Amino acid sequence: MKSGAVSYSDDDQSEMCKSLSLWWRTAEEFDENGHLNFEISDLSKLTPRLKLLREMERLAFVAPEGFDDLRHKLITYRTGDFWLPVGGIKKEEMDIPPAITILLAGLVGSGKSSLVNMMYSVLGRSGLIPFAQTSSGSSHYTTMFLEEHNVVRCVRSGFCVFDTRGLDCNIMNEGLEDVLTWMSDGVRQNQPCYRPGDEKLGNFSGQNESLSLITNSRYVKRQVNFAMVVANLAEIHQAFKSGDLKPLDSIRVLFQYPCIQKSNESPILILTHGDKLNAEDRINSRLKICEYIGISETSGAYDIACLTEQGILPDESDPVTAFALTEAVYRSLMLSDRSHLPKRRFKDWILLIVSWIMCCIASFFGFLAHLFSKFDHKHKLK
Ligand SMILES: Nc1nc2c(ncn2[C@@H]2O[C@H](COP(=O)(O)OP(=O)(O)O)[C@@H](O)[C@H]2O)c(=O)[nH]1
Ligand SMILES: [Mg+2]
Repeated sequence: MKSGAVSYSDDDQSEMCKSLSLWWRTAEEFDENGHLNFEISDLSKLTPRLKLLREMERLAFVAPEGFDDLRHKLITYRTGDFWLPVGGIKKEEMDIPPAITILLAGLVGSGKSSLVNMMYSVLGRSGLIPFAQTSSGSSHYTTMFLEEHNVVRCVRSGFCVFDTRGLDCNIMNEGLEDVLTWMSDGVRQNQPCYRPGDEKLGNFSGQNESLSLITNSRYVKRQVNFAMVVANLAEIHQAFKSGDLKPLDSIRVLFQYPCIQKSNESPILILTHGDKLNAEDRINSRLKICEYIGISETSGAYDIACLTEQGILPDESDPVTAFALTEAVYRSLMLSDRSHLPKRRFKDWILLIVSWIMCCIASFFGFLAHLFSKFDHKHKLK
């Protein structure tokens, strides 16, 4: 498929290959021709740093040829496409939702809304795009309502992305409560994300709240299938440098929050703002944060710098970043499709109801036994 905002002809591709922003190749492990100086036979010397450099090389190698193909897979994706049959259960017997829901979570200003815009630019078709509002420039805009985005802009899209309100590392508990609600009760377009003290904020008013409560009930409620945690790599670098571990601990708490791990799958960590760092700091900060939260430095995280401002299509988008973003979404859908459960059949419902009734009866008799034993005890004392 060669249509859309980012599609390359053969000539374009070779031209872009030359201008790939292969920033990591300035590392000392590379020679002047851009080759990684490492003997592949010597696997014992494969340090996390070398693994990461090899991963970046993999992305650069696959991106020019593989991007259009992967993007096409996402555009034509229907829920359950990546489901694999196990245990002799047919696909029709699985409880597969009409659309996979990917939730973006992270601290305020980490780049969640910018990531949505990047998805529109990279995955959406050409034309006017309903970009998400970011806090760019002088605006201190905060996403106060959940926003559902159909980033591939297909009528029958098989997935959607939810932009959420960011968490504040000084008052994490309130943000975590929100995350718990989103993950367990589901999410809906325009759902308000108010927290105590919001009245003081300029972009909040009680009028907005009541208006949103009326309108958001019209939208479909969706259960979250997968989460991406978005984090600012420049801030992470600064935190490690200064020794102020608060933002790092907040990211770790959010990432390891049990409810955000759907079907025992960890979220994917998306690292933004990497463009603000030099190559060494960018590599080292990624290695450190991955170690800090206990995930693989290669498959657990993606470095996606969101340079796209709202409304502008990236004519010369960096193909490696575009591919990394596409792969992150692809991986989210694959993991979501592998965690569907079989539908509850009539027999299962009957068994469930019978077991509930049995539990109630058992509790009732337990209560009676407790009551009479107390009664009996009092009599004996007399
Ligand atoms: N340089 C750079 N700026 C970014 C990147 N991602 C986001 N930003 C900027 O960071 C600010 C906050 O981004 P926003 O998407 O509103 O964060 P949110 O609060 O998580 O939704 C905005 O000014 C963005 O333009 C990035 O990867 N690189
Ligand atoms: Mg936002």
